[in-house]
Amino acid sequence: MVSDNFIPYKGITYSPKETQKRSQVHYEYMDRRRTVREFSDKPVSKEIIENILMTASSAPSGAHKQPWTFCVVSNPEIKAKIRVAAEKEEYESYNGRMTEEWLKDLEPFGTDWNKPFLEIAPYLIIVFKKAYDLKDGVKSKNYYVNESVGIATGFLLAAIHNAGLVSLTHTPSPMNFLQKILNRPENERAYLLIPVGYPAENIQVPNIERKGADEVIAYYE
Ligand code: IYR
Repeated sequence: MVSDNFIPYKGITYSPKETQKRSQVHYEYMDRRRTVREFSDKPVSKEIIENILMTASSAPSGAHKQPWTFCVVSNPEIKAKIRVAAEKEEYESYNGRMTEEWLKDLEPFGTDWNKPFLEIAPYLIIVFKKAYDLKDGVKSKNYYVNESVGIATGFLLAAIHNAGLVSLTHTPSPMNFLQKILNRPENERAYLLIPVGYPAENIQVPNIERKGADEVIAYYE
């Protein structure tokens, strides 16, 4: 088919041996990614953040609508405002809104309502999903918004890891305070709050194990 809508595919194909090696090396690299809750205040250049975000924005999305906005907060006053509002919600969650079972499940991770990283990390990336598009007051549809934004966030976490930086997928709940503080338009809903930076020195992370292939994969041969 010859059409202006289509251009030649420029992907790279490797030999089976090289494919095996690359898949193995990438798995081992990604398997070293850990969620980190203690950040250094060491600066990170805006150019690095932009590269990471443009990687995220290269993710596939329903009808290629790219239904996301990444808000990048480095301003200390805005970070402080976000921390106050997040801790208010988290305090309520940890002291009554979360079930006993939930609190017990979180015990191994040592989390609580205190969120100092919201002021320490050099950047807070707040991922917004666009429930619908809004241009000059005109609404148009987006598709598979949760799936699309979830995939883009996965790309984002991988890009952060690849750059040697660390992140935390923070989910203050409810998150509508972010829409207000950041003055986002009515079609945008906060999806995840991701502090990004270097890890603090000599930190520890939870001693977790990941499920094995037999637990997460079902083959039909
Ligand atoms: N949003 C809270 C609680 C929390 C919930 C889950 I599920 C986690 O994996 C970790 C934390 C918080 O951010 O502390």
